[in-house]
Amino acid sequence: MSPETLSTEQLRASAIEVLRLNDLGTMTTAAPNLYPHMWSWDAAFVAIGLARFDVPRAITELRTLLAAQWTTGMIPHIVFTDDDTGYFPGFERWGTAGAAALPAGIKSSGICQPPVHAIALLHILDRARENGGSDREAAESFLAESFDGWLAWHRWLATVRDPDRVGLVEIHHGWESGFDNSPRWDGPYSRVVPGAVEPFTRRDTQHVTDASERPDDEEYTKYLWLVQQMASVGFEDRAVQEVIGFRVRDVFFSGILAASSDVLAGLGEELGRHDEAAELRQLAVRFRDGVASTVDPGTGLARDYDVLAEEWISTDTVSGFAPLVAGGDRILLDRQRQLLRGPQWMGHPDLRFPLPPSTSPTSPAFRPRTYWRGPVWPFLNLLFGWASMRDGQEALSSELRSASLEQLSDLKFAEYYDPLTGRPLGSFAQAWTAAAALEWIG
Ligand code: 9YW
Repeated sequence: MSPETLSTEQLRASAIEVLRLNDLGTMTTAAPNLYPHMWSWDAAFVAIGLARFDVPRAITELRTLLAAQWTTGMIPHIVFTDDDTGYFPGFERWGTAGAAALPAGIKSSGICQPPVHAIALLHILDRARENGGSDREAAESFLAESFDGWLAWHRWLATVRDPDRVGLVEIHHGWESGFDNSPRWDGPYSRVVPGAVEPFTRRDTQHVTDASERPDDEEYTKYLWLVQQMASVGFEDRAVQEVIGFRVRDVFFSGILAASSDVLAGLGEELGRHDEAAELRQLAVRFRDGVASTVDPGTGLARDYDVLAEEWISTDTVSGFAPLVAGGDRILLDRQRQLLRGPQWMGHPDLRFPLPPSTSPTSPAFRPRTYWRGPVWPFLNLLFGWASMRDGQEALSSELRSASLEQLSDLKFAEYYDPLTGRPLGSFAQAWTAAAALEWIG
């Protein structure tokens, strides 16, 4: 349907239908067939979308995720449902059953994803306060009930994953970044030499029309090897850092931690938790500064750092705009916004919609249909939109909004889109894409 004939109400109704389709009652699957479990950062975006029409259900989403928090404070990247047929690697293959920090009765992976959760919690509170009554009561009591859980999560990231206090979060798997096979990780993965990996059959390639839209088998073997390395030491934090063949300071993850820590600090102040709020403000400053320190003066983009190879990772990927998420220095942010709107990114003349692709079309690494190597990911645009509003940049937010709504008016709610043709790719009826549509509609 063309955007001219599609009404906002139709888009909203279809997006709600997608969230209902993925709803298992207390958790939402990331996608109906491809991802039949709950993913951590997907759940946060899903909660933002749910809060637009059902505040109690949005609260339940975050509550379910938080119930899977490890005793260390880590929030795992997948909470598994009992469906062990649809997705690989499942709970058994992860080998987390023996991990000392896994809570009883929970089936989860043993790694994490970016901490967007406090931002989602703020959205829930905002909607609940607009609605008033029982929504407001439920959201405020959830804030009081869950604050210590989120605090423990941020503390774990700031200590275990930033042992040298450089203001950058260290990740141990490309999956932790959420940008699985981005060119960002080509260098670090080229140095991962897999030992004997148990035989495996992938499921993801069975759910898409074209396997070239997904990571290849060689990449997958390395992904599984890293999981085996972690399992070999029972997913114990310190031991993992010793044995793992992938240690990278992820600048985008760090930008999200900075932004989220500020939000959580504000929520802590509301609760009268002033010491914790001050601690979180300091974390926000540390990670904001850490992110800013990575910016390449030549390209203007923020960079990741490969700890094992001791080198910066310079790629033209959207993660280079981490400072826009983190917030901070006005001159840096102005320059980044100019870059984002310029011909390498949103202003590239060949784009179907003026939205940032995951890799710049001017980069030799750009592949318009392959997952994190080029396609546009709608949930990311929502994050940039939120950060723009936070920083008083209504114009950028409204540019992202109108292009996003046009893109999503195909009603496919695809996982990712070809930036050149606008073609929907990966899974359709993807939950966080539907959530993004609902939040953009407002
Ligand atoms: C995987 C669920 C997840 C996202 C990730 C994205 C993809 C696939 O799908 O990962 O096998 O984990 O890269 O960011 O959370 O939507």
